Amino acid sequence: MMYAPVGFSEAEYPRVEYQRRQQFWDPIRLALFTLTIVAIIGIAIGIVTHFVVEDDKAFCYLASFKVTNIKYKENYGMKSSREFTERSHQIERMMSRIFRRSSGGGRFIKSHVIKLSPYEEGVNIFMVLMFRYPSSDSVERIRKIVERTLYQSLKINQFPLTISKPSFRLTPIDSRKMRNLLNSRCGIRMTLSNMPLPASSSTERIVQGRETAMDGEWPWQASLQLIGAGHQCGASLISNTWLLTAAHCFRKNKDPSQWIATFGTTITPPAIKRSVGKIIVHENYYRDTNDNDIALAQLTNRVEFSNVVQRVCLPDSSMKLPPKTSVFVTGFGSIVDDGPTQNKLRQARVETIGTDVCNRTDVYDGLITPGMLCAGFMEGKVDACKGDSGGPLVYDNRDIWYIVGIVSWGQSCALPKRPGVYTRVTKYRDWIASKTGI
Ligand code: 4AZ
Repeated sequence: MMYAPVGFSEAEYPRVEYQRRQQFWDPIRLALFTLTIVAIIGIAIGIVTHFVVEDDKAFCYLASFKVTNIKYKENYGMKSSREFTERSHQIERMMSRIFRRSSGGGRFIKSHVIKLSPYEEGVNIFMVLMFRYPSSDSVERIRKIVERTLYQSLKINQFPLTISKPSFRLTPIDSRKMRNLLNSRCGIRMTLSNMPLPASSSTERIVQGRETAMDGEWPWQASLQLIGAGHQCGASLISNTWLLTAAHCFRKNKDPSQWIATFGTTITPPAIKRSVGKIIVHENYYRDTNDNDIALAQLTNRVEFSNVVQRVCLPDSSMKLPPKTSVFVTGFGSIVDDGPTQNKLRQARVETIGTDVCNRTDVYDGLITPGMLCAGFMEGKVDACKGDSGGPLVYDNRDIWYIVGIVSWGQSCALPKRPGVYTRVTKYRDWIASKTGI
């Protein structure tokens, strides 16, 4: 019945159907339909591009160029010198300004000066530049973009350093070469994928703290172990063979053949294991006062630097940290007073405390000597503890890490008005050099 139209002839049917179809495909619907299809295709392409094409990787280049408006200084040849460090930072800041400002600014990762050498009236700079681009990009295309960005920036902006444009050379290097070049500098942290690790900002503690987030976060940390008795102390790698630690770690046993050192973020399994060939305890270490609590241990075989094993920088003897400077202490020590060693490395952010405050009668009442450095908090809570001894207290200066303290002593752990006491490394810079040549 419903299909039997009343009052229409057979011939009128097709027209009615035709009109209905015309209504369905009116221009608005057609436009909406087309838009929907385009959007779906767009999203699909976006997803595919994100996962397949936009897989970013680090592109590394060795850049060399001449700076004509500064004179070469003798100390530029010494990478630990203040002159080298300051000039390098200035150049790195300039590169950061050039590449961060440009349209592809988010693509710039990092720059590092490798070497400064003399040339006529100026200085030759060798540095690595790192960018993040889709892995499908070509090194040549990126090289051209980088060069163009630099030239444009030099034309428009005024920089304190004058780069001679014709001297600028950019050579693509693979990540292995880059690692080797970066290894010529201390105190640098890298992730496993060769990306630089950002500065830490966490406030966790070793006493009731957290494990370190990533492999390679504290690549200079070592565990000193007595064969048969396990972990005794922390230590810090300062070259391919030398570890810096505390003298009191060797109070019971100074026989190098009884000791081993391991590297990596866990004690078991370690990333690398080495035997110890030589132990040098400071001649004037006094166990009663903890004065000169510093020692060196030399590995029998060198360790090769990698993303998980790296040396920390030694500060110049002139380096001064004002009170309340943020520093980090790391170790496998206990998280409560008299607790067990931790298998996973832990970290804590603490703050330096002036010796005047630390020597107050209500704090350590004059026990802090010029060779010691206090760090922690007056309210307690965050601290190094037993088993962290010998380990590093480090300071981050523009992503380059310096060892400023060695975990030495303290009254218990994390108590109010009883901060951690560390060996003040700057005071022993010459002693370290006299024993190791570093
Ligand atoms: C220790 O016994 C020890 N709170 C190390 C560090 C501190 C206290 C004790 C600092 O090895």
